[in-house]
Amino acid sequence: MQDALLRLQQEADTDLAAISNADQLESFRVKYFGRKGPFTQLMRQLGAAPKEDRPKLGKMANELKLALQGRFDEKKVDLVGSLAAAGPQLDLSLPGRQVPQGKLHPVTQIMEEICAIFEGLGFSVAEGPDIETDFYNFEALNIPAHHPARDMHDTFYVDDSTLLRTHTSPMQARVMETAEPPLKVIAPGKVYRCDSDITHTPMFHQVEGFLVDKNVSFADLKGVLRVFIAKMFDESTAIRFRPSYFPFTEPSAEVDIACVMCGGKGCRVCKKTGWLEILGAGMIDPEVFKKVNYDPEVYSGFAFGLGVERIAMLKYGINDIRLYYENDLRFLRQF
Ligand code: FA5
Repeated sequence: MQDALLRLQQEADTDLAAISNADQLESFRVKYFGRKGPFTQLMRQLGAAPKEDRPKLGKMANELKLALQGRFDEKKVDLVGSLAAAGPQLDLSLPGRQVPQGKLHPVTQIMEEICAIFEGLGFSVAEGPDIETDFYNFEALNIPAHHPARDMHDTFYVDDSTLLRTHTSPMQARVMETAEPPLKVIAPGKVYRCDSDITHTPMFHQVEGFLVDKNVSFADLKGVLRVFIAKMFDESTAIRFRPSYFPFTEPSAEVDIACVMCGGKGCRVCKKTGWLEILGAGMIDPEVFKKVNYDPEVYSGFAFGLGVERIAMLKYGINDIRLYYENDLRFLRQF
């Protein structure tokens, strides 16, 4: 048995010296230290050895196994080190992982552009709640209950007196009741209406603007809007003021811009009219001033509310407003 142990040691040392990769290392481990390995066999044969030799042989086998285990561990450390030194196990031809870059939504970009133009004209920015009371959305704007103008708004009601604001005009009353004229304010934000087709979405954005002072006239309104449209599009962009009706302005107008899809010839987007409506405007009605305790004999003012998605459609030549909200990255990445 002693001879068998010595032979085993020699054989194991030769095998260990020949190891040059991780697979061979693993095969060695299984061969010598596995459950069916030579040490297990030798221990079983120990029972057949003369009784007085057994402790010596057992000790020898154990020492041999431990020493071999030590040399195996050293070999393992050397091999891992030399594999690492031979260079990283990386495939440098693999393409790198791209970190996707986020961008502002096109409607947000246009919204910021609109606000920057008005801020450049001296307007300050005010923000208010999306969930609004019936009072600010309607009553304060001279639209009492049962007024037919309420039908124009396709309102989402939360309960009898609370709703999702249908326009940004409630900000007129909210700001005016807390500040004294002169005022020059824009109020950007989301608004909601039960409405959906190629030029309407149930949630869209408006920017409200209003200016209150002494001796403000309709000419001031036209001047401000013309400057805005020239800056947003270009000097040559055709616009028209069309008489209209809003209960909170008198006189009132809707402002159209020449359809950029068809150059004003008439198409599906402009419903064959050659024009696209982008905003509503007018001189603030004295009834609105009375609700916020402004003296209509002293002060006058104008207000306008523009549709941000409509402007984004014109600016980017998009013919269906719903594309903005389908979250198709192929569409959004273009901006
Ligand atoms: C109003 O909302 C008034 N509050 C505007 C106003 C403010 C008038 C101040 C006078 C003084 P109107 O419902 O027309 O008006 O909407 C204004 C603009 O929002 C429209 O010109 C249009 O560009 C846009 N708009 C209206 N409905 C939708 C919709 N469902 N989807 C997208 N844009 C819309």
